[in-house]
Amino acid sequence: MADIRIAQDTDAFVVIDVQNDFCPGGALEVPNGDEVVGPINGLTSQFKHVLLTQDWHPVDHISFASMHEGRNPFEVIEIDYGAQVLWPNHCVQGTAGAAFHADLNVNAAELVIRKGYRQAIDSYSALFENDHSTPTGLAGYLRDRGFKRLFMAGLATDYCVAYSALDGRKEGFEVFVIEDACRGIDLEGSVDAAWQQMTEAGVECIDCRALGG
Ligand code: VGL
Ligand code: ZN
Repeated sequence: MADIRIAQDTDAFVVIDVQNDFCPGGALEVPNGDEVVGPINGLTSQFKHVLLTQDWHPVDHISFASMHEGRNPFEVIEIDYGAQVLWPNHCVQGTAGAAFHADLNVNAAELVIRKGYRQAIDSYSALFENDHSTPTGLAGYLRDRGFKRLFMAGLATDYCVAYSALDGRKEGFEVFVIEDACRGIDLEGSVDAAWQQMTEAGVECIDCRALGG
């Protein structure tokens, strides 16, 4: 039973980082990350407007633990823009790991926005880089297109999905995160923490069923 009716002109489905490196066998695998592909493809056929994001790092990206002498993946360091988790090398521009999951329906997408391409700054959010002030241009695009509500799903719940959802609220959009079409990395309770922050910011947690999927 659907309790949310999709508004075909003013709703956008934003699919976050469904890339090989975030799926089982990938460099930064999200547990069961590939399980989002089926639900997301189902949702893609319900929305008129679909956007994809793609984590897209240079080979020497600042978020890679390998760039920091003596540091290991999943440690946190301070960078001029704040705390930064160090990650295994992942989603390097042009590599197979950075490609979308082979079964993801990418043909319906009207926009693919890449992020994290600047060497010295990470970008979890699809709207602002990790300094929370450098825009990716997506907020302007969404406004220009007349979108009012953003429906988000993908990887990872506690990083790129949560940061994008929070920035969507900050920019004045209604934001829905489709929980069963997301999977998290979950470092020290980060999925619960992300949901708490999202809920406080007015992000709505829904499941595919709410959209009739
Ligand atoms: C992501 C960590 C590093 C994500 C991207 O897509 O959630 N997480 N880069
Ligand atoms: Zn990344």
